[in-house]
This record gives sequence, C-alpha cells and structure tokens, in this order.
Amino acid sequence: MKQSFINTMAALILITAGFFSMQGCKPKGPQSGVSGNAAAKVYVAPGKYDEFYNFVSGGFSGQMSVYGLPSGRLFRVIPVFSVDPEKGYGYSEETKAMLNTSHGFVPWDDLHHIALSETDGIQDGRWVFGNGNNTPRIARIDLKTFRTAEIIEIPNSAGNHSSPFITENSEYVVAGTRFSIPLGDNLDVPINTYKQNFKGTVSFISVDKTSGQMNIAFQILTPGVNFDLARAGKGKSHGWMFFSCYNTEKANTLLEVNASQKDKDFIMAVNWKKAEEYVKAGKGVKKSVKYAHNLYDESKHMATSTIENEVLVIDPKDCPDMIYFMPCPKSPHGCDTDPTGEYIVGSGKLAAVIPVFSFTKIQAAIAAKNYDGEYDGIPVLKYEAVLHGEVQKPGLGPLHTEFDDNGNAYTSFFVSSEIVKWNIKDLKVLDRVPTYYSIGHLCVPGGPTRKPWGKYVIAYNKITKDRYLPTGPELTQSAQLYDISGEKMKLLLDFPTIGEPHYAEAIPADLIMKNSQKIYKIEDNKNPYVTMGDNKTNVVRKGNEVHVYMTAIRSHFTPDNIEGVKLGETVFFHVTNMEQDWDVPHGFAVKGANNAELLIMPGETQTLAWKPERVGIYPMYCTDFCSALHQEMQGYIRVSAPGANVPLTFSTGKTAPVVTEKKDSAKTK
Ligand code: RUQ
Ligand code: CUA
Repeated sequence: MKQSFINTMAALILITAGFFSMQGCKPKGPQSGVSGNAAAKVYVAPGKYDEFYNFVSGGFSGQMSVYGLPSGRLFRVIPVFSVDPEKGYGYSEETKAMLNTSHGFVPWDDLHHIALSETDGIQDGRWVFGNGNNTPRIARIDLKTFRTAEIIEIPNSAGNHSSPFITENSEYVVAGTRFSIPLGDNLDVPINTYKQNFKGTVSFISVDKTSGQMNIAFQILTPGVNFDLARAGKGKSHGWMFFSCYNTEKANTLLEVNASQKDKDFIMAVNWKKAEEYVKAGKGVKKSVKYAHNLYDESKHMATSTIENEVLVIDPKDCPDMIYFMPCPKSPHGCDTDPTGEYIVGSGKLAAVIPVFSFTKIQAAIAAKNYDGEYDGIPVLKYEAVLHGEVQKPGLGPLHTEFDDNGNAYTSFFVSSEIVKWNIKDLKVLDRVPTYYSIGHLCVPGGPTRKPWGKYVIAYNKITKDRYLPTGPELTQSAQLYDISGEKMKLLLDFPTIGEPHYAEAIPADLIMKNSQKIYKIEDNKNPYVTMGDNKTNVVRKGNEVHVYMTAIRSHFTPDNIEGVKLGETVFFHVTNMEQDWDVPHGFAVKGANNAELLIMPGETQTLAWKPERVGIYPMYCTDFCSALHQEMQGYIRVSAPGANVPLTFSTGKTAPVVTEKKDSAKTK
C-alpha cells in the first residue's frame, strides 16, 4: 500500500513535470525527425485529389474540420455545436433550432470525438458523429452534404466525454457521462454526499439504418464513477461495449490527487445484446427527463427541435450478467479494441504498463465467476484472469491506441510525447517516434474498425511551441503525419488544425466523394418560404413583421429595392437561390444586421431576421463572389419612421439603366 502511494506520487510528479517543462524526456529541436523523401510523399500535385479524407474534431471550437491526406490541406470546417457566421449556421432562422437544448439555445460546445458510420465493421462513408461535452449532445453529420443533420441531447448526463463510439453496424452510438451527478427527484444535495447520491449513466443511442436518425434506446444506470472513453467490441466481441472509468475513488474535490489513490480503476464491459433482451423483457423504467432532439429536414431546408420527456433506464440491479468491471491500472483514459475484437487495450494515464485484455479470457472468467469481489453490486473480474498481458516500459502517460492491418498497435504518450508501435500478440515494443509536442489522440485510417487501411498514423498534438511562427499568446494546435508503411515510422508533415484536435478518423476518399451532393433541386424545395422564380417574389406585411420573398441568381436579387418598412418592424428575408449549378452559393447581408450573413446553396431557401434600429436607407448585398458582376449584386431597403406614409413597395430594375434587366415588377400591398 505504502509502495503504491509512493509510486503514485512519483508518477504525479513526473506528469506534473511533463506539463511544465518542454525538455526532460521530450524531443528537442523543431527540425528533427523528418525523413529524406518526406516532401515527395505528401505532395499532391495541383489538380490532383488526396487519398483520404481526415475528419478532425475541433475541441473547444465546437466544430469539425475536414482535411485531405497526405497533403494536410484543409477543405472545410463543418459547424456542429457552435454558431458559424461564415455559413449562417445558428444565425439563420432555419438553423437556429439545431442548437436548441433543454437549457435553451446553446451556441457552443466542446467537440472531442468523431465516429464514422460502419457496416460490418468497415467504414461506409455515410455519416460522421460527434459529441458535445459540455451540454451533453451527439450530432450526426450527413456526408453527402457535409452538414449537421441531427443533434440529440443526452439527459441524465454531465460532461458527455465518453461519446460517441459506434458499434460495427452502426446499431448504436454510445454516450458515457464524464461527471456523475444526482439523478431523479432530489437534485439539491450537498456536494460532499457524492458517495451516497451521485450516479453515472451510459446511453445507447440507436441509429436508423436508412435515415440515420438517432433515438435514445436505453440508458444503463451505473455507480458514480467518471467515464472517459469507450470502444465497441467487433467480430467475436460484437455485442459488447467497453468504457474506461476513472475516479473509482468517488472523489468530489481535488480529483488530481483524490482520484489518483487507487492502483487500479476499471474498464466497464457492457453486454449490450443482453441489455437489449432486458429492455425487451420490460426491465426498463421510464424516467421523466427533458432533452432536445433537433432534426434538419433536407427538403424543407429547415431544422425543427422537439423537447422529449422520457427516457428508458435499466438498472444493473435488476439485470444480472449485463455489466462487469475489469481492474485497469491507473486512471485509464483510452480504451481501444483491436481489429479482431479479441484484444482490449486500456491506457492508464498514471500507469507504467499498458494492459491488454483478452475477450476470450473475459468470457471464461465470467463463466467461472472468477471475481475479485464487487463494486457497488457489480462483479469485478480478476485482473490476472482477463489479462492477455502487459506492454512493459512503453512510455509515459499513455492515452490512446489505434491499429494497423498487420497486427500492430500505435499508442500515444502525452508525457513522453511520442507514438509507440508495438505488436498486439507478443506485446513487444517495435518502434517509437517523437511528436511535437504532447500528443493527445492519434489516428490510423480505418484504425478503430475491423479493416484498418493503414499507411499513415496522424498525431494530434496539444502543444506546438517552436514549431510554427508565433501568433501571440496562443499558438496553433497541430497534426503530424507519419508514414507507417515500413518497419519504422517516419515523420512526413506538420499541419495546423482548427481549434484543439482530439479524436479524428480518416477514410479513403472514394467512399465519400462519389456520394457528394452538388445542388438541391429547386423543384424539391419544400421550404414554406420558398420563392419559385422571380415572378413569385413578394413583400408582405404581417402584423409588425415584413416578409420578403426574394430570389438570388447571377447577378441580382429580386426584389432589390424595397420601401415602406417601418421602424419597430422585423424584416424576414427569405432568400431562395435559383441556381442549379454545383458550387454557386449566393450570400446575403444587410447593414446593421446583428446576426450573420446567409450563405445559400443552389436550390436552397434560407431566412435572415433583421430588426433595423434607425430610419434610413440600408444597403444589402451578396457576400459570395458568384460571377464577374458579383459586386453589382446589391440592393437597398428603406426604413421609415413608424408614422410615415410610405407604402410597402418592391421592385427590381425599375430605375436600373441595364436594359437586360426584367421590366418593372413593383407591387403595392
Ligand atoms: S480526450 S486527448 Cu477528450 Cu478524447 Cu484523449
Ligand atoms: Cu451572388 Cu455574389
């Protein structure tokens, strides 16, 4: 006991030292480690496509970004949990509902993990999921459009970190709560009653096979620990889910010390097929909760938010043989399953070894009831009984593990700032390379699936001091690309990232690009505010709202002159982009609008609400360089005093000298 305490302190001191000094065991010098022909290996000639898409979480930016590999070129930032004025996401009337929650409109979150949809344990390129940590949510992005299509809030959760991890046929994405909290009716309890009152949950969110639509199928009530990460079983372990847990000490203060007491925490193994049976058998209890479910309707170009009031919770007390704890040294972070599904790798942040568990042995231990007591009524399997083996002296501060298609594992080490390659079967360390600096997650294309595509490992680093030109107090975070095709890993490229990257996945480009949507068909546009052609444009007063039904086509708005708006009224610009060509969005902005622009895709309708603050003439214009006469794509709206005698009129081309413009279409309401 005493020795273990000393070990703990030694590990803590080491880790603390690692945080504060960039030297020590960390790699030195910004230029080291680049291999000779690196440039040629990442060079994607102008006009050529990259081989992989890389979907990278943006951490506290709340967004997801899309890069090409091997070039590291940034293609797109997908707004997910944060408003994005560039695209109008969260600002347009159509998208605001995407960010609704039971706490109201929450325009920010912390996106840590990515999960690409799978069929038979292989990436299928249909959807990518991401988690919101802070106000627990899971988002689904449609990879035809690269847009957020759905966001579901997770009730009975606080700090949705262990999320979203996907099963091999996308049956479920899971969400484990990071913080345990009081649940049920009595929420107002002293914090120091943590041990009595605080509970955890893990949620199983089903994914519809055709539409992708999410639904919280059930939640499992758990002891009050912290869930950190998770992975689904695959192949032989399909039907199981593994969650890493820390704070099995159940500390509620100074976790840095108080949650680092025990030599071993747990990996929680959940037999979700069994859980499904219990749910079918009626073991679930409906709990009243409140959570938002937001869906973007592609044909209406509009999101709706529904507040749901119930969730099904199953309690392991009523459901034996459903969950087990496996001891795992020490404050495990990553919990990763290898491509065969036989091996489960736990990465204890304070551990000196990497334990690798065997699914076969787990099953045998369960059958033989080879327990080491219980924890809150849940059987704890004997460590030695479920252990395949330990990787000895791997490095310091292991976090995450990915796999290639040759039986090798790649583990990231935050404190010693390196990637270590080791063999899954014999657990021998094969190679190590420095990262610059302090790697968090890492990614091998297809690395979490049954079929890794291999070729590269990408490091996502927390610190880049001395790697890039300085940019004031905050420096960019960064990814690094390594070639893993040979025996030794070789550094090829650094590229900066958007926000702080946590988990990322990479997928062969052809699984996605062939399905990429080019336009929205105008005839399929079911937006209630659509304008189906210039001759249908209109300006309508409704109480103290003015609705402008407007079209945009190269290179004018119809109407582009509007008069008769009164101070105190809110103007809704419903802009329909009439284009039917790929990559011809139009933008829309009006002076003084206190939200954002609209960026309207071909065939789409989007709405900007605007409440002018003073009397005058307000210019409006297209913000996206759409044609040679883009700069001419502009107009005016006149705002008069509340009592003014100005009729509501609108026109295009009335005073314009350009003869090609259509004739006067002014109408008076
Ligand atoms: S985490 S750097 Cu939030 Cu996935 Cu491990
Ligand atoms: Cu439309 Cu610029």
